[in-house]
Amino acid sequence: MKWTRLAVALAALPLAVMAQDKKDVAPGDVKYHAAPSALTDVPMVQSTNPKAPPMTQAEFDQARKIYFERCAGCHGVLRKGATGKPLTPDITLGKGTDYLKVFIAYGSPAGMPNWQTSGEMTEKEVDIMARYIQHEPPTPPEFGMADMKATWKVIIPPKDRPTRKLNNYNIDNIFSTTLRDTGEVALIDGDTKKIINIVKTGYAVHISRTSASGRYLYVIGRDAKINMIDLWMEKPDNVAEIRTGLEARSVETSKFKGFEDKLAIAGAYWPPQYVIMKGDTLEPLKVISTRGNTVDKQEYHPEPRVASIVGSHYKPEFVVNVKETGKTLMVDYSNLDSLKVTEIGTARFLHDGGWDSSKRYFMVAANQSNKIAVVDAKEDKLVKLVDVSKIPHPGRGANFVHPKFGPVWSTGHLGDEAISLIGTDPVRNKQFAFKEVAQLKGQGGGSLFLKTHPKSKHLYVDTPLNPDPAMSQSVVVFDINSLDKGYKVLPIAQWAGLSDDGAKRVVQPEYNKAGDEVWFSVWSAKDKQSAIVVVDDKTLQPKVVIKDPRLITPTGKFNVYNTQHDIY
Ligand code: DHE
Repeated sequence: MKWTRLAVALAALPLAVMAQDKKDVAPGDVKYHAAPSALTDVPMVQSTNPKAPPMTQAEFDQARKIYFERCAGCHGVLRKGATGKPLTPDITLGKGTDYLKVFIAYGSPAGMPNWQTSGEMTEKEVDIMARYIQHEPPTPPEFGMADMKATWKVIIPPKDRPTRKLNNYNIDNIFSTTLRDTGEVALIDGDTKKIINIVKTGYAVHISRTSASGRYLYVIGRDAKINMIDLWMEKPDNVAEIRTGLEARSVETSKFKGFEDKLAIAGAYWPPQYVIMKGDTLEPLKVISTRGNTVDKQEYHPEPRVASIVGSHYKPEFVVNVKETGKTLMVDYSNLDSLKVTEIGTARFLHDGGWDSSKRYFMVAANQSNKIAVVDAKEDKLVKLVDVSKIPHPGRGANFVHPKFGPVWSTGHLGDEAISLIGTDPVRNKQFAFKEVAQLKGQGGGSLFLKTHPKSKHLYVDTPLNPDPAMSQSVVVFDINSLDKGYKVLPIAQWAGLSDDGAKRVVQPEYNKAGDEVWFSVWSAKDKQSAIVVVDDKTLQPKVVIKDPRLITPTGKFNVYNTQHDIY
């Protein structure tokens, strides 16, 4: 694997700088976290540090913009550190401007990009950034109940909504497709492959989830805007919206018996909090902060971001994963007036995850800790921290029955080509349960998502963040019954038949309801053509290529039935 940019930085790096960082981050991971923050243009409280090198107001404003566009994803809003190191003045002032300039310009072997030598920042910008990080970090505002209520709109009240399905779509097989850079989702009919509607959503829209009944779709943008779409309408569209913070990534609904379609929950990156809402209107009911102490050193962290959230099938609970403190919160929603939260210490840097096939165990990646935490949703306890390879990134993971180890859940990795299989059956396959029982060798690092389906014998693994275009533009597929035979490469981007220029990263396999087709996004830049390639799961050949000028930057796709029933 060649990490070219990193190699250039390494060659140019003074030894003193190289020696001081220990944590490894793959360049693909850095790029992934370095997406522009939704906080870039939010007004913030700023106090300057008299001991820090002086800056003009214009330099300050420019540095703040660069910081939130390029640095906040890794170093945190308050610069307390996340994937990247902490950059608070108590640390940076001691290092001084010259040292910091070298670091920013040349990067580090631990994964800090070489911003100047790569041409992404000028010498002047590097100088401004080196001075900026010696001042106090500006603090974005809080976002409480009154702010939420001010953004809350019920576009069509429940009493005015259809009382039965008014369209002929097979709504179980609709794919809600993220159009990342236009702030929209495309609702695509999985049967006809035609676009039903393009629905306006939040900024840099991220994921979709469904209500327990499958009638409603909930879509969250990076600006923490949630859109609620009613699939029973003649032309499915927004019926309610709200902002639950200033920056967010996750949304989910109540799935437990008796609470179907009753509640929704959104987790925010900023402010660090989660919000429980009414399922039919998005009326905010309860806001809970996640600020607190880390699981390991028990140190206070001011901005523990909310990563993945799932609705439990065992209890009226949401499973809320808090990244920087490394806690999985079992939030009992049966009585919001006396909310009970069971706090399970898992591991720091929790990110994405999914259920095992029995839906009792939640498997969540603590990505920078190189671990999968297994949480028992029946007993509300940590079962095991399983060591895996470098920077696990499962999406929701993939469950299948291994010929030797019985039921397993699997994850790919950002940091290398390993695909880890973890046994999940403590009853009939006790000796394999919650251990990494095998590692498959994929085509390379930079993997984000993998998928299978109970009706399929295939396991598909993407590698969109691999620096080699041959890998980022293709996926591999394994035959679950002959895993030792290795994989077959599917040239998805080539099948899309797009023009030659552009990234064309192939991302996120998603099955249709029947489990006989797999959809892949071919993710190009905003001004370039993208596509969705539908592969026939039996023949492993392209079946349909969906191209449409409205399909701009498609990434995640969420099949209604599979999302509703947590099938993956
Ligand atoms: Fe995601 C899931 C956070 C960048 C596509 N992403 C998630 C989840 C989190 C998360 C916490 C789990 C949600 C859940 O299950 O409740 N994602 C982040 C980031 O913080 C990060 C690294 C950087 C950022 O600034 O946002 C990030 N994510 C991306 C992308 O660049 C991707 C590839 C393209 C895009 O659309 O933005 C991307 N993330 C996805 C997708 C899922 C996801 C498709 C859901 C996968 C699934 O199968 O459920």
